[in-house]
Amino acid sequence: MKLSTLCFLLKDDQILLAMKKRGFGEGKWNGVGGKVNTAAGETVEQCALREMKEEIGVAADEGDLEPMGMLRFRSIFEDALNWDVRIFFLHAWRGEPRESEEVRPQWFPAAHLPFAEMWPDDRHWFPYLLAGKRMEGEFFFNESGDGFIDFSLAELH
Ligand code: 6U4
Repeated sequence: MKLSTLCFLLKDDQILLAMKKRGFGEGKWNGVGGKVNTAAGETVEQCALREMKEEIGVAADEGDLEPMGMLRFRSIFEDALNWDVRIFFLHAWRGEPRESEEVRPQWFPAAHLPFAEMWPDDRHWFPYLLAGKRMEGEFFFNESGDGFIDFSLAELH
């Protein structure tokens, strides 16, 4: 299973999303993140910080990452949709988020997220995240990939 990270910068009541300009998830707002380089022994925390630097030019320390849980995305129809994703908040960083070839970052009020331009699972798990609840979930995509046959989501204690 492809292991990846998603990291969300927080500033007051705003959250940073990044518009994916190319590749997987193109045209969607999402957190900053990408594949963990497990072959090179990279940890999920190292991946989160590396992607932060590569995609939006921001530096941070592992101690500023807050683990918020794990989501599993599954599809028997489209292999590219299969991911295990570790979610993080980032509370402090150095530098200002800037656009790169891969993404265009933008701050959004947490109460007004652009769910119509996000992955269909996001509207289900964001309420947990925004309430500060660590979560674990599993989503089974339908054939068209725009919704789910089934999903489960629970707070991690
Ligand atoms: P390359 O192009 O090899 O550099 P990389 O940037 O490492 O890729 P990428 O961007 O393809 O990886 O990683 C996929 C990203 O999409 C991860 O951050 C996890 C995220 N993701 C995958 N399925 C998702 C889903 N259903 N909902 C969601 N994020 C998802 O919100």
